[in-house]
Amino acid sequence: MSSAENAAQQLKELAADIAREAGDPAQRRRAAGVSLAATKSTLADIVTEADREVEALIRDRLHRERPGDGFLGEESGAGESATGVTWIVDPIDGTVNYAYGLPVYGVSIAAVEGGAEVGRWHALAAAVCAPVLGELFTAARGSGAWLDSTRLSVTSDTTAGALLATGFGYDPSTHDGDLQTMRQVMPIARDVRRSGSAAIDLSYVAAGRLDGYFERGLQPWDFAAGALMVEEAGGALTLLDTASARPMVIAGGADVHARLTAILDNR
Ligand code: LIP
Repeated sequence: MSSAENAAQQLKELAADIAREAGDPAQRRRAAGVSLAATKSTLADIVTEADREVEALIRDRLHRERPGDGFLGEESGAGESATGVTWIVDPIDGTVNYAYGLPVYGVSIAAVEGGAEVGRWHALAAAVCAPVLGELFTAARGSGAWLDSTRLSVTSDTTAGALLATGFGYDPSTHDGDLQTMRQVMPIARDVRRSGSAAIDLSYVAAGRLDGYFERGLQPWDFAAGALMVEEAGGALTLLDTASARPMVIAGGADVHARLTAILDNR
């Protein structure tokens, strides 16, 4: 193992340990949460408090273990890096699932170099913990992607069509465009899944549970970890329209990635 791969492996082990630890308070707060009859503010507070509590735990741990590293989190914003490494964190990806008590949500932690600007970073290590599902996905640059101790690989045979996943933004004005995108890709699909968590979807592409994924409008913390998972599982991930407010993420094995890009890349 090269020194770079060894360093990435150490970052992965830290990310995995923190993601696993952070899954506990996420589950505890959800179990103590209010029913769906609660008013929006209460529902929002529970999610907000849980997001903030989990992100604070992650940020504190990272500051203690690697004090000079940068940080970009969904809830607490950015902190500059003095070491060249920045952590990109979504404390609870799959927010709406979490609020409704659906099990598909994950703690997503990525370590990158080159800053945290979309399309500019080089991911080094990743961990996505799905606490309710009891699964921890990890990846280190040059050392593969893993589900617990099982090495992951993307799919290659989509003779029956590709099982794709996607998502929609919170802004209803974007839904017509997203549905148009869905219509464009359906000819290559056998079916489409919409789990509600990009981090979990991309981890599933790496695991071969999905053949491909596309979504417009993700934030860096939604996909930074999952993107490395896909690449280290032998897949490909492309960002389109990175200068726009809603870049498009495309991921999959080589064939599905190429077909999705041919359909969606209008450059
Ligand atoms: C979510 C993404 C998901 C997308 C949702 C939302 P959040 O992130 O993971 O893929 O479809 O609209 O953006 O808000 O749960 O962190």
